[in-house]
Amino acid sequence: MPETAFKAGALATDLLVEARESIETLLGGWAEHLQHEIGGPEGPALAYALRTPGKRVRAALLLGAYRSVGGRSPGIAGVAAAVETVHTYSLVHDDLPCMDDDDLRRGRPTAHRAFDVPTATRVGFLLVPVAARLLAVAARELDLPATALGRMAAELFQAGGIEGMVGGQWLDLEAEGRTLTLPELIAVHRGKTGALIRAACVLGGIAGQADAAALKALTAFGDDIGLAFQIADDVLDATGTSEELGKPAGRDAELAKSTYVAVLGIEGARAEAYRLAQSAVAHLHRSGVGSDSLGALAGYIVNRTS
Ligand code: GRG
Repeated sequence: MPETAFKAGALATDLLVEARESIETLLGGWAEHLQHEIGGPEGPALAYALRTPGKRVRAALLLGAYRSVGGRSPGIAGVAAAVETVHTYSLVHDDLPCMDDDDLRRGRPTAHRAFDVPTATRVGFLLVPVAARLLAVAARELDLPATALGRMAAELFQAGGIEGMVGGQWLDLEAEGRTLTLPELIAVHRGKTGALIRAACVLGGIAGQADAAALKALTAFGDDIGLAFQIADDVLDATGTSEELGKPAGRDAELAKSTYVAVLGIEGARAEAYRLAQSAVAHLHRSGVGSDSLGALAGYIVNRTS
């Protein structure tokens, strides 16, 4: 499907730039503060992890979802930063020698290469309560009722746990060297990557006080676009360069991982990612959640080169 089918381009770029700027300013401030609060070797290592520049796709999706239901406060950046911090913890741990054993992330040495394995391991764990604090502070800033904070926390940490990211990663590690069926692969991808992306969309909706129908549409959008994101990641791992990706390319083949590319081939995997992106946008249209920005981000997610 051509990129233009999603009104991609400027709208997605604008939201990604805004997300990147607001998240990095906010997390930079927290990094400065936490570095001193924590001290020891973990302080600078935690600041290093918080300051690594990511694409901030989850933050952009969250901002898009928030605005699609009428949210307007700049305080939403704190909620997006909480999601990005859970994501950062997962990257720090994913890169460890006991997991994917990578040296490069976001174009910089991985946390355990810049520091050491015990420090990076502790930093990963330390980032989880930082995410909880960010969320609580943001909910206060947004003047949200306690029930909204409770729902956001439940959604975020359930997505980060055994029913989502941890569970998916677990299955992924167990499956190394084994060929997964497509349903098994979908469970891995929806868990390790999709769950947090879906949570970003849902948290945006909750923070914007979406009604039940809009929240259902954002959840379905997040489900489809989360899976599409990981399929696009599989394609990029097979087709991109390490310079483009900011991490070593071709690791899935080296680690004998089951991926969409292994199961469907590059073109088959691309087609499935596009199909899911279209389906994601259709959920929004059907429920009357108008968001050109979310549509544009869906296009970006399946057409990206990094
Ligand atoms: C204890 C089994 C166990 C797990 C711990 C480590 C972990 C939890 C989960 C790993 C989840 C993970 C890293 C999934 C891959 C997600 C993914 C596609 C990451 C890349 O996301 P991008 O491209 O990265 O958005 P940037 O750098 O742009 O933020």
